Amino acid sequence: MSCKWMSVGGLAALLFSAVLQAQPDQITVENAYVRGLPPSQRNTAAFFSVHNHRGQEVRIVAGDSDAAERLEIHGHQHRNGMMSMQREDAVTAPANGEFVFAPGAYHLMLINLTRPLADGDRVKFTLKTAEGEILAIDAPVISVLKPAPSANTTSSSTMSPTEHTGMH
Ligand SMILES: [Cu+2]
Repeated sequence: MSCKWMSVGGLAALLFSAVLQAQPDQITVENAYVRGLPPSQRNTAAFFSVHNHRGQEVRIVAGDSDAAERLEIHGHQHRNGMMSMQREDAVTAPANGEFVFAPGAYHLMLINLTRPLADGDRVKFTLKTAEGEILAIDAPVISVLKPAPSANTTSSSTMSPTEHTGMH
């Protein structure tokens, strides 16, 4: 009998730790992919949409990845007819809404890649909420030679990732 109790306790402990490691409740990241560029490129970008099913807005900041030295959230600005990127400390996913990272708009820069990323590889990275919750994402690498996945986004820009990295 005591053995049975032990195993139930062990199971409860396992379940408890699984809950602690789970993603923040009601925030999901969908349609994530990382652009695969020629090996000469040291930086690339990740695109995805953050869905916030909470009744409050959530601030999202860049996390980490073992595939890059650091991650930065970038936005685009049109200034005097020129497109430029600027770093953003955080973006806000509205209550019961989403925030989309899409080509020509917001993107997560992977800076100083630690290894070449080939089409079909997987890249793990994290995002954090301003409260310190961690979102773990496992995204496929999709070569820049292939069309961007048609996510349910409405990006109005046609700027290609190749032009984008050329601006760094
Ligand atoms: Cu950028």
